[in-house]
Amino acid sequence: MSKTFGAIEVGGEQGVLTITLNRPQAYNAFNEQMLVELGSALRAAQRDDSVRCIVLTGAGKAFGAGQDLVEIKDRYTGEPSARAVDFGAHLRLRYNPVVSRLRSIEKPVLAAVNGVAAGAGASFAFACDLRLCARSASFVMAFVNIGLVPDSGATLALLQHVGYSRAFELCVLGDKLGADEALRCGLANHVVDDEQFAGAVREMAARLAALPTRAIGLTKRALSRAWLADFDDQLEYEAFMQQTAGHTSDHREGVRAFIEKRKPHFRGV
Ligand code: T3D
Repeated sequence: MSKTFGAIEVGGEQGVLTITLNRPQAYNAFNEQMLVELGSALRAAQRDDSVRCIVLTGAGKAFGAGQDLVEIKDRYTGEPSARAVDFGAHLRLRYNPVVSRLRSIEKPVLAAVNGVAAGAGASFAFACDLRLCARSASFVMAFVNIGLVPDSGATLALLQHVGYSRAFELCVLGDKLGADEALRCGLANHVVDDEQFAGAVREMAARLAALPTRAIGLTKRALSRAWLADFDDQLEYEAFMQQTAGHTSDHREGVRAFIEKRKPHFRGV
């Protein structure tokens, strides 16, 4: 049975809790409501022993497009300028707690990447334990296109999944990485044809839910301790970097260009 909230849909069946980012008209971009609801859904899932696997996916064509840029456009039109906005505080309040919970929840979390995952949408997919992708899915480190720094744990996750050179290239060129290429470089666990995607997600989720959940949770804890000892530090550092990048003219130009559907003209400041 599934329940629709304002910006997400949550459905549970046989130990699998599916959380669907549900703003398809905006490519499931994160607004405040979605981030709050996602945080609550994950908290509830953590407490609920009947939940033994969590699936995170998107409604419609996209997995998620990161921060909703249309919703925050008032930051960039007229005065006061973007200087009034505390990007670091926004990440600490809304994004980092969700990413930390995805990482720390002692249940397997499967990202069912049904379409494009961009900006923090990609970061959230990286924070899940496994990524099962539809062949038409893709990842875009879109931050650079609006003059920002990758956040929500992407700097650490990407580095560890694909190594420095690849991570640097993805982060600074902002090119789309297709699902097959993501599989080749270790970012995706599995890629299946779009027609088989829903079935493959159900199958993998059921398999994960049937595992000894406590042992899986403890395994995740042990792997995370070795892999992500500095994760919270990195989240904090990203927030600090974003606070700086968010105050550049290039960021302002990047968001304006996105909204006006034109190429940005960055000046390097
Ligand atoms: O404090 C803070 O806020 C800091 C936090 C930052 C976290 C971040 O996530 S920053 C990064 C924000 N995200 C982006 O910059 C991604 C922007 N979107 C894109 O680059 C592209 O849309 C995609 C690569 C995701 C998809 O490209 P494409 O060509 O397949 O689709 P499209 O035509 O660009 O988008 C389809 C629709 O979704 C379109 O709406 P329309 O014209 O059909 O009504 C587009 O406006 C909308 N959409 C896509 N991304 C966003 C969005 N609407 C609002 N916000 C978005 N991020």
